[in-house]
Amino acid sequence: MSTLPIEAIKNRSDRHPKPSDIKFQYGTAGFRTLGSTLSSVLFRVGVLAALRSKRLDGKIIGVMVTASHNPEPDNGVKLVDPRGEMLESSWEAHATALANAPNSDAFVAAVDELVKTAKIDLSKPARVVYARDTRPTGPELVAALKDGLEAMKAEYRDAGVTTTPVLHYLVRTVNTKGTKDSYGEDTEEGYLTKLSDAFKKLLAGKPTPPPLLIDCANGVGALMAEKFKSYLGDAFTINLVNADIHTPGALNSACGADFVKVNQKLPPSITLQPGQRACSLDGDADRIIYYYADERGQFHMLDGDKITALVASFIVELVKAAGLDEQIKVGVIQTAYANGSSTKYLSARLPVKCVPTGVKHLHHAAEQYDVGVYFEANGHGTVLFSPAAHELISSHNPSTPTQSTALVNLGNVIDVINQTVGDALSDAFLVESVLAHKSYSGVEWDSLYSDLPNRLVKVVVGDRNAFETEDAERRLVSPPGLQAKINELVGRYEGGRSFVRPSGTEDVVRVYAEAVARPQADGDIPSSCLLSVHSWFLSRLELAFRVAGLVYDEAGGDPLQRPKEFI
Ligand code: G16
Repeated sequence: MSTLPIEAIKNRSDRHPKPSDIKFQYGTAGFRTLGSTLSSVLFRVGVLAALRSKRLDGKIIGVMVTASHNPEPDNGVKLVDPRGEMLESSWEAHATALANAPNSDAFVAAVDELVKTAKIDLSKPARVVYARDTRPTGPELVAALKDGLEAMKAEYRDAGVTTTPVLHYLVRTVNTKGTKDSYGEDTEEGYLTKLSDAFKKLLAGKPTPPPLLIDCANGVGALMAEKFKSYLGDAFTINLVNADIHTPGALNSACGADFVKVNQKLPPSITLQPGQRACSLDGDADRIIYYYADERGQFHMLDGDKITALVASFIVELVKAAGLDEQIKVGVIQTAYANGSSTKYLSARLPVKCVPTGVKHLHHAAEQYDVGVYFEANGHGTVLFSPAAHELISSHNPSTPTQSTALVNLGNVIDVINQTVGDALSDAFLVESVLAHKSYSGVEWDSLYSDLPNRLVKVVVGDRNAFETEDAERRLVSPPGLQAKINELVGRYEGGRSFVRPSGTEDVVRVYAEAVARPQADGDIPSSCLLSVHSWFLSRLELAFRVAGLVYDEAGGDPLQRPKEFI
């Protein structure tokens, strides 16, 4: 009977002391904070990943070291379960508990406790694959992770510097290798080949799409996009911008998907010609935001909601053309951030479900459909085909040439999609395939529906955990009284909708607001408004409305008609 290697864990743990003043939390996408403070967390995640693998009979577990869209000094780590999905939520609490043990003795005790409560058979093998993005703190954090893996005598594979979606792909392919569920070759080359082959097949016989400008956020997506170039050949041209992974401070700085989505404007480094289409990845290439310039050169954003509308409609059409619309039902998953217009457009056509922020929630909800299409408004998402849908598509006997073509296209759509997690480059290939099939430019795609004007702002608060939500984060239950004030404020605007939630990846609270109104000038809230947490917070909410152009500025009048408590 195997036992825990207590001495090895303790000795190595002493090299990675926990900072006494930080409380770590496994949040929306794992642990995320200043990279320089994360050594103890990475060591402990190494131990935890080994235990998770043992608990799952030696299946390979993934560990990704990244802080995605966060600023460069941040870093983070998340665990990937055997099918390439996010860590099972019940283990998030174990991760948080292990990360916060104050010292090595307490850590060993916590590990021992976990082994008992989770009934982990320590004689099982432990296998882990890990990767990191381009952040400067990455190498040091990976060294701490390896210390944890070695303390547990885990077998590990270093996938090097690569994107989050590639790591997810590797986990799934290793675990399904040689089985009937094989997901592909378990190498980066296997990934590049699988996606590019399917994409080229989808483009075959269609006019070659115009070259696509890709903003790589100066992150690891640049490396992968560069590799794709030779796999795509003449079938599709990608031109990379913000592909500088070496200049300190460049990562996610004034570029990338989050910049474009939040600011609703082009990165200053990009100029588009009228009619040109482009897209931005985030720092680890699991999110994508599209945009284009109209004939007057004006910028228009095509976010995750627009991707959902485009892709879901296309899949529904293919399923129907294949004669499978009775058997295969397509559903859509969104979060509270989905623009009200997108929800209206999609709900008229398909079942739509709203879940809390975080791909883990969307992913699980999408698994309930034969085909589940999910994209967060921020561009993070994918499409899941159930095993039954896979089976039907691959075994259905077409009775007409139209059905046959639709089935072939569905098979290629399945292969071009990285079903393990949101994957910016896979999503770009999917989008370009749909546009090519429908002969759409950005304008036609954009005209599926018109976004309600909206704004998303970050608010730094003393304790974001004081903000508790319900109803898929659409309502605050705490601090008491705040939701009533939000309701009162929102009620003043036609089609007004707003919600407030604590971020799971940054130490901030996010405020979203939308309404039916015309855009107009930005404005500031005077500092005299910042009287109390509530009024300060509501002033930011009002600012969100104002910046979104949801408040009319009548000449000479008080533009905000600010409630008394703000004055
Ligand atoms: C992560 C999650 C996303 C989430 C985003 C923002 O993205 O994977 O699902 O939408 O964080 O979350 P929050 O508003 O809680 O900070 P990424 O791309 O940063 O890994």
